[in-house]
Formats: sequence, C-alpha cells, structure tokens
Amino acid sequence: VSMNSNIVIIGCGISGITAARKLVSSGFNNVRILEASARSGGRIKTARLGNNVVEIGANWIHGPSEENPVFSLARKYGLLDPEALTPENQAMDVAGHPPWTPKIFCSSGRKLNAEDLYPAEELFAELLKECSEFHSQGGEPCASVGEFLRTEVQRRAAERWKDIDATTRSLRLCMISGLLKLECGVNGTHSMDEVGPGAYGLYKTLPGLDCTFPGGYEGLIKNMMSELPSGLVSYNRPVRCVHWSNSEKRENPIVVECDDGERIAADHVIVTVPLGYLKKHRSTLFRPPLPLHKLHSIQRLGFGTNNKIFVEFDSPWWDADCDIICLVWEDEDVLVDQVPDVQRPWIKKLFGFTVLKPTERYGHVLCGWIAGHESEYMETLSEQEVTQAITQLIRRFTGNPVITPRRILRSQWFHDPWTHGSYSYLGKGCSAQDLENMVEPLPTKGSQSQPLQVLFAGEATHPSFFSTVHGALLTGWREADRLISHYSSVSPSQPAT
Ligand code: 6YU
Repeated sequence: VSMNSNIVIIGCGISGITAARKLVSSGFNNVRILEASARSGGRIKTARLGNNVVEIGANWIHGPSEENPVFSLARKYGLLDPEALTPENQAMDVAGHPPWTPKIFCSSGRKLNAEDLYPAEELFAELLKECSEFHSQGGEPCASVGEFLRTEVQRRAAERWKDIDATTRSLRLCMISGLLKLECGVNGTHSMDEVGPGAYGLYKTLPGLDCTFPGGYEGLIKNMMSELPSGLVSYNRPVRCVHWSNSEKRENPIVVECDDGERIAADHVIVTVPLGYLKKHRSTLFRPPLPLHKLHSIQRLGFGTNNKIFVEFDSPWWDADCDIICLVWEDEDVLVDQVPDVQRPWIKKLFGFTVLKPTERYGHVLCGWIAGHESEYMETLSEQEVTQAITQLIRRFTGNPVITPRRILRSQWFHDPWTHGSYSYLGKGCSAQDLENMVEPLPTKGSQSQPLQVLFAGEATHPSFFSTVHGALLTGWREADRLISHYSSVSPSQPAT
C-alpha cells in the first residue's frame, strides 16, 4: 500500500530533487514534482557571459569535506578540480571565511597601504566571533548584531587606535563600513541591524576550503536529474494552494491546486518553496491556513537579497595575485551599512568584487556583490544604467578614466516571482524554535487527523546549515526519511495512514 502512496513535491530545487531521489530509490512509485518555472535547480543556476561560465545563484560548496553531502555527490560525479579533492583542502578549517587578502581601493582614487588597514579586518573578525558565541552564552547583550558591531568598533577603536594618526584611524573605520556591507551579503540581509544576536551562532560551518564547480553548479543538478525517472517533474506548474485537512481522517485528504486550475490528489505533500515565496503567499498557499506559531516563525525569520553583477573586461586592471577587491568610501567613518537615499547612490552598497579564477577558464571577469534594498533597487534599472554606474565606480576608485567593461550580467533574485530574495537569515527575536516550527509537519501534534499530510523541506528549514545548498539537500533527505520510517513502522496488514 505504502509504495503506491501519492507523494507530491512542490519545487524542483536541490531539496525537492533529493527528496524525490530518496523516495524513488526506496521503492515509492507515485512520486511527482510540480515546478513553477521551466527548469530544475531553483537557486542553483549557471549562465554564460560570452564564453565564460558564471553562477547566477549558489557559488561555492561551503566546507567541502567528508561530512558535506554536496561535496560527496560532486566528487562521485567527477565535477570538481583535483585541488578540491586533496586531503589538505578538506582539512582546512577557515570557519566560513576564506583567507583572501583583499586589495583595497578608495573613493579618492589614491593608493592605500593595505597593512594600515589590516587592524580593521582583525577587529571586525574578532567581533563577529564574539557574536557567534552569544548563543552558547544564552544571552542577547544588544538589540542586533549590527548594533553590537557598531558600538564595539567605536569603543575599541577609540581605545586601541588612540595613538594612530587621524587619517589612518578614519580610513580603518571606513574599511569597517565596507566589511559591514560584505557581511550583509554573507547573511543575505539589508542591514546587520536586522540580524538577531541571540541566534547568530546557530549557523554552523564545515571544514574544507570553499570550492566551485569548474563546469558550473548546475552540472550537479543535471547529474542528479538523470538518475530520476523521466516525466517525474511537471514544469511551468505553479501550485496555488495546498488543501489539507484538520479534521478526522478520510481518503486522499490533500488536494494540490495548481495555477491552471488542475487539482491533484495526494497522500503526502512536501513543500520546498523558498522562504521568500512563503512569506509573500503564506496566507493563501494553505487551506486551512497554517497554525499561528508556524506563521509567526515565517514572519520572524529573515529572507533578504544578495545579488551579483558580473563585469567582463578586455584586459585586467587588477594584479594577478588579487582574489578580492574592496572599495572603501572615505566619507564612511561613521559606520554605515545602508545608503540613506536608496535611489541615488545605490552603488555605494556594493562592497567590492571577487576575481573569477583561473583566468584561462573565466577570462577577465569580476563579480560585484550587492545586498539589501539597494540591491533590490538595482534590479529595476536597465542593464545600461547598471553598466554606467559600475564604469563610473571603477574609474573613480582606480583613478583611471578610460577603463571600460566589455559587458555585464547581473542576478535579479528579488524580482524572481518564485524566490523573492536570495536566502534566509535569523532575524531579530529569532531562536532555534523558529527553525523547528518551520520543520514541523501538518497537521501539528495533538491533532486527531491523519498525520504527515504536509511536510516541509528547503534551505530555510535546516537548524544549522540554513542558507546553503548542503543544508537544503539534507532537508530533502530528512523529509523523505520521515515518510520512509512512517511506512516502515506501519505493519503490512494495516492500511497506510
Ligand atoms: C551555497 C553558495 N550562494 C548566492 C545567491 C543565492 C543563493 N546560496 P530552491 O529555491 O532552489 O528551490 C525551490 C523551488 O521551488 C524553485 O525551483 C522554485 O521555482 C519552486 N517554486 C516556488 N514557488 C512554487 C510554487 N508555487 N509552485 C511550484 N514550485 C514553486 N549556497 O551552499 N553556496 O555559494 C551560495 C548563493 C545569489 C540566491 C546562494 C548558496 C543558497 C543556495 O542556493 C540555496 O540555499 C539552495 O539552492 C536552496 O535550495 P532549495 O531546494 O531550498 O530551494 C555567519 C553566518 C551567516 C549565515 N550565512 C552564511 C552562509 C552563506 C550563504 N552563502 C551564500 C552565498 C552564496 C554566494
């Protein structure tokens, strides 16, 4: 009976795909995926800029080592460079921050001595580490991570750098404003003032120096999809509403209603839509509505925007050993990570560029990173307007008035109707309980109705690896396992419940 259960998975990102694979390989033969867009992969999306492979979504395997299932799969499919497979690479523990030495440019175009600014990076790293420890100390000593960082930077800078000349001290603070903007990108938030201090330490890193997919992240998706029965995914099939049942059990309690009006009966539904989509449609996607505690957690958890702007040049204007270019605005020693008037200098939120390497593979391409409302505003501009802003920015910071990009390509995750942003973070007031509430299947405990109707997977449901591909993958397995163990505990003589 169990093997014939109708299981509908909503969303064909990595979590939906892994759930389907596990169920199918465990013998479930009525599994289907409904995907709103025309493709699989969701936030794993590879594109081309000229002849170069670029990632519109996920970039790295964070922590590529034995415990990381994305790493194991990528290795199995032969998708990684030899360096990424070495024991040394797997053993490197950088706590999520690759040891890149930045090249620093400033808004007046003059050259800076990077060593003068190194203490700023050190102080910022020290404070972030302290933030990640609040959780285990059980306290929230401040309103937000941003507030803690700003207050402590001012206090410690005044103490430690009192004998340093005023210009260098001011530049160090400007550098920290840049690091705050970078951290907005890492966390996928508008401002670090929106990130909760108590839950900040819940995010966990794995050992291994972050690596990329030389042929593109989507190679992973293609390989995984090729092992699924063909026809299992229906594309261009947005789900509008999941009709579940809060009352006594009956046959086929769930009806999945699609945008085109089709109604699909199911015994179980696994919902993997992004938190951004869930926030926007939380009051219409479920009938009856979600229980209040689940709705509150969906609201409390954060989901912001982080976008990339790829910029290609005929020849490099940066040094060959440069991994990351940081832009320091010399008027930002007041520590800001937001631009007051979003419409004008939105470009000030772009903290800098990473260099795509190796050059033989990618050509002369930089990836600019921009988070928050400024990033959402950038999405509304034409490609020409973005190119112009980037060109002016680079000319100003290099002092070279003729540098001209060949072309650009940017992501627009906020305006993607099926995502509404990039990835989740733990906002102010969030705790581990919010992630647990996200995971909890419907109907929730204590109800008399048929259990395990609606299950939840996806990046935003992982207790410690939220916002990552490996986190999303593990949640797909988790929900498949929940159904597998549910049926293995039902004795064969009983009808499946
Ligand atoms: C990682 C990285 N990375 C950059 C950028 C982005 C993300 N991530 P999916 O969205 O994939 O699938 C859902 C599907 O549902 C989708 O196909 C929809 O079309 C569909 N759908 C929606 N509505 C529907 C409906 N109504 N009906 C039917 N279908 C519907 N992760 O490991 N390395 O380098 C990056 C990055 C720009 C946007 C990333 C990275 C995040 C991952 O991409 C993401 O988690 C997974 O792909 C999600 O898979 P899924 O299946 O859940 O959803 C200290 C501390 C701080 C904490 N954070 C630090 C971590 C750093 C995070 N790093 C991110 C960095 C980058 C650059």
